Amino acid sequence: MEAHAMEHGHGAPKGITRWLTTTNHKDIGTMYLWFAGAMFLFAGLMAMGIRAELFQPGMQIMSPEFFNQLTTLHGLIMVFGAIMPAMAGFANWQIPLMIGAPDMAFPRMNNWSFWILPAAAILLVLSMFVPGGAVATGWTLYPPLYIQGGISYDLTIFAVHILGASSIMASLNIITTILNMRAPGMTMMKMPLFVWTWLITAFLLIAVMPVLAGAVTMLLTDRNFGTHFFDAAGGGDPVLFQHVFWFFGHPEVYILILPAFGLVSTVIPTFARKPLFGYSSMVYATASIAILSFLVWAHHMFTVGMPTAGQLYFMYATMLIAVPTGVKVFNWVATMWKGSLTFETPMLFAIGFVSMFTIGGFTGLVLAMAPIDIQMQDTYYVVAHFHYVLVSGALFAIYAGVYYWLPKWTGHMYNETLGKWHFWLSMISFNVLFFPQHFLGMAGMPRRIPDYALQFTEFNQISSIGGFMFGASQILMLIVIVQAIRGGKKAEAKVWEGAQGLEWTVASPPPYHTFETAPEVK
Ligand code: CU1
Repeated sequence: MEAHAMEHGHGAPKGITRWLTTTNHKDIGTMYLWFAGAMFLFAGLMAMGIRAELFQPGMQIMSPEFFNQLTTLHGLIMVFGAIMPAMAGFANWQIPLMIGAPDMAFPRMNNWSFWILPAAAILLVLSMFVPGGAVATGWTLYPPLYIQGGISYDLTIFAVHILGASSIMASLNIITTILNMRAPGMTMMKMPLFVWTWLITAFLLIAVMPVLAGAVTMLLTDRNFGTHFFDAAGGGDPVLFQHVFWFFGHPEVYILILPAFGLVSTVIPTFARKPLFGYSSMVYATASIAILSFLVWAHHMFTVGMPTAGQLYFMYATMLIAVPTGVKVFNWVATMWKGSLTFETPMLFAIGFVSMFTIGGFTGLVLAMAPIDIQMQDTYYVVAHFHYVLVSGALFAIYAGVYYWLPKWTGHMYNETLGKWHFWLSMISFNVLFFPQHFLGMAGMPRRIPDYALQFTEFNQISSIGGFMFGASQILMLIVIVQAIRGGKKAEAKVWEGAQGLEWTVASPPPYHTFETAPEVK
């Protein structure tokens, strides 16, 4: 009855005010997901620009400077604007429901964590339109390029600070919610794996976001206040930046992928109609990956001139990560083994994740070997590797999660036929786009260069065609979402026969005008 009155919102804020002032975890989750979708589209268009320029050798449609600006913003926005906010959207929507909490621990801070994100996005977009254009270093912002760069460097540095503040606040909220607000009986080792992966991710974020903030603050003071941290002419060392950056950057990779592991671990048991195989080993593997992620950063720096002992250490430490990751892949396959499998769209994306992420993992193992990495450094092999991890890894897991919970979020079933088309077109075009880049890298094509030698033409053309197909296929996702919001077959409270999470059988207090499909109160 009380919930009913709230739903119809007498005196509830309306329109934009409602979204600006909301403290409801579902509203904030929805805003994170829409923001991530918009940023994905924006950074995706930049990728289309990059692939268009690389369709042929020679310069086609843009200046070399603009090409490098596109690679920078594509990377920064995909990492901080698309994948991370999408994962935060899932965290907000699902964690309270999965652990039986009424909302997040700090609802007002939750609102603030989201609403500073558009400010950061505006600063990044603005950086394209100031004299000199956006930062042209790539998302890693390596010195010494920053010294002659324009005001866009300062805008980018401030954007990174805001993004970091948002992530830290969201992480504090997630950790406090999980540790303090679980329903009676929901012990730590009974929590859904998605909750575990986000708990560990939140600790990673709190540990490394200040490190990134330190790195970019040193860039800022070098540029504006006469310090020489990274300026060799003043006694500094540009390699110092690489150390600090990758001490953040490698754990950041796991910040992007651990929640994806959690999503896949939610979807696979549902469609295999079996509990997750090896639950506790999944928890320990996730924690091990997180700890190891702090000990491997210099595998990004094998060519800076480090001693052999250092190369050996970072090589073996990196290869060690394959052990807990292998445990995870084994457990996903074992969950499917002899299960009663069906292949709805969320399951297709989850299986796509397991198979393609494993390829990305293996090429990671290849790159971990210092003698090979020294050959492959800054080639397209690296680009292929991390796109297997981040696109067919993190993005496919996000799609699995979106299709999985879309009926719960909107109250309507989505169009399964379109969903399956979206999966198969994405899966095929993704491989057409990125598989040839392994060959380009092995043949020596450098990354972040807008022109290339003639012998790289064919593989680049195949890659670009795959890229345009992949880009076009993502329009299907938007159509499916809009259709599900506008109507369609009404979703049951428990959409999937094999669904196991608490989120299908409990409800948190609804936001005004909630769409959530929640069980009836009898
Ligand atoms: Cu790394």
